[in-house]
Amino acid sequence: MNAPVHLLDPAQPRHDWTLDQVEALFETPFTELLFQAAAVHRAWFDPTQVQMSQLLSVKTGGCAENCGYCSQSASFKTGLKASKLMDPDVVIAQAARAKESGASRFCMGAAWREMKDRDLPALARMIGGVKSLGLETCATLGMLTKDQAQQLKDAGLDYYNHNLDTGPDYYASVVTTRTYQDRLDTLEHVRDAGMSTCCGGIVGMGEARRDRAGLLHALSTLPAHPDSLPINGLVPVSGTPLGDRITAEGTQIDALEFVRTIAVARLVCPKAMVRLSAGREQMSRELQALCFLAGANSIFVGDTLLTTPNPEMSSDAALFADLGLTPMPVGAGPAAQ
Ligand code: SAM
Ligand code: DTB
Ligand code: SF4
Repeated sequence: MNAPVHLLDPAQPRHDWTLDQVEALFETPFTELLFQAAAVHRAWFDPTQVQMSQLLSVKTGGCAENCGYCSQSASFKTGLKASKLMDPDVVIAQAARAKESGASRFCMGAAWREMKDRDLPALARMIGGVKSLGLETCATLGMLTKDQAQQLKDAGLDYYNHNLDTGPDYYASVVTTRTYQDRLDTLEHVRDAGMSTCCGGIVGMGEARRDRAGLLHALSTLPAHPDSLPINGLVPVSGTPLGDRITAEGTQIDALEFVRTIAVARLVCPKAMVRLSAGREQMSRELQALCFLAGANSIFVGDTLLTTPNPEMSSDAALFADLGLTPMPVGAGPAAQ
């Protein structure tokens, strides 16, 4: 009998990873892990290209969920001012500026537990307007029904972001107003509507390595791997349960463990755009360079994420120049093999 294809070629995507195997990847000697991840990265992508997405919070604060990391939950006093859904024309104007600054994808985020049908007309105008600028469109609006996913697809939405955030065993320590299965259900609706998925998580929330492995195991065993896989470093927000705990304890996650998480994400989802997401503001240039070596090939650009700071465009431009990195063109993806 022939050997399974993945034993011959570690760059081939697999959906049969076990949790123990994913955890074993984390335990690989650091330089060996990076070497393997860098090789898999090169099998599918030009390693000098980095996809650039820009975020905009189109509806801020007042959210009914209690995600322990989030500045926007109505359950915590973070001092954030809640606002209504933005005017589509204002959003489209901001997207045009993002395109001028080099972003290829524009991601609209709303602090909602779930999308409401009454907001569909405004959302459809926003999405259509952003798409007509020649940008890839992405939205993150909370839970979706099957019909809503289809309506967003019909409006021109390319990507839907919906994170699993952490491993299944740690999930209830972070949020209690929804379940892991709720997240998986929305992801299924997004896939069924034919949209690309953007799904990843956060590290540095006090989880164990086994939980980080659990997150990447969950992602790598989905019926389809995420097209984009954001790895966020927790941005501690004062007033949130996690922000206050982290601030009191000092450090969040060891930098090398963060790089390991990026490398394992690259290995278990070889064709995904692995995004070095939130947390870059707190990272050194050297740490970011290691993340790119470990297989990260996407970032958020612009000086604000949703509600928290991100590096200035000018410092990212200097970093790209020093590392010899260039923006990935709109629509580029993994190579056909
Ligand atoms: N309400 C929608 C939802 O939760 O899916 C969309 C917006 S929500 C802010 C998008 C993602 O941002 C979360 O799933 C989480 O992974 C990430 N995020 C939120 N606050 C963060 C923080 N303080 N640090 C790092 N990542 C964060
Ligand atoms: C993702 O994984 N990270 C982005 C995006 N998807 C929506 C959001 C990061 C938010 C960081 C905290 C804030 O700015 O509020
Ligand atoms: Fe709401 Fe999303 Fe923040 Fe959770 S992460 S509180 S769902 S905005």
